[in-house]
Amino acid sequence: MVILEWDNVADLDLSLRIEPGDYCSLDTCYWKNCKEGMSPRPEWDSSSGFTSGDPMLEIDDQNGYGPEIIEVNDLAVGNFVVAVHHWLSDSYIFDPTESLATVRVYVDNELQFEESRIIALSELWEVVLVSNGEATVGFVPLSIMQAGWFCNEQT
Ligand SMILES: [Ca+2]
Ligand SMILES: [Ca+2]
Repeated sequence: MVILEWDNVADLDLSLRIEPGDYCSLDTCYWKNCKEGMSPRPEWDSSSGFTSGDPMLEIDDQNGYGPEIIEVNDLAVGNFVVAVHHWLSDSYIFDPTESLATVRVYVDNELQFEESRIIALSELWEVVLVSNGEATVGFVPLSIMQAGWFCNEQT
């Protein structure tokens, strides 16, 4: 389970991307394709439909502070990237220009990774690479920031 929280009324967005894969597509679980009942949605296991190996954006917070939560009950073996986007909304002139974001990753209800940092309007923060092996889960902090990032409309 991945949890994102932040410190103001900005609209931050949590995503989880399978490697290799693209943002703004079905390779990435985010607000546009990954909430309950959405279709098509990311398909990360070999069982068709929403099944235990597929991700779910359980909470999509648009009013600030979070939490946003992505859950995968039975994550497939592979590599996954957790990222946070500071959404540039239509009312951006009223939005905070910076937020202090905190990402936590839990495996079997145990906190395994935590990082906080400032993220500015329209930045994408690639937080951590999660390597899910047969028996262990590894975490490689990325700390990659991309300014002026946005998603083109997804088809
Ligand atoms: Ca959001
Ligand atoms: Ca499935």
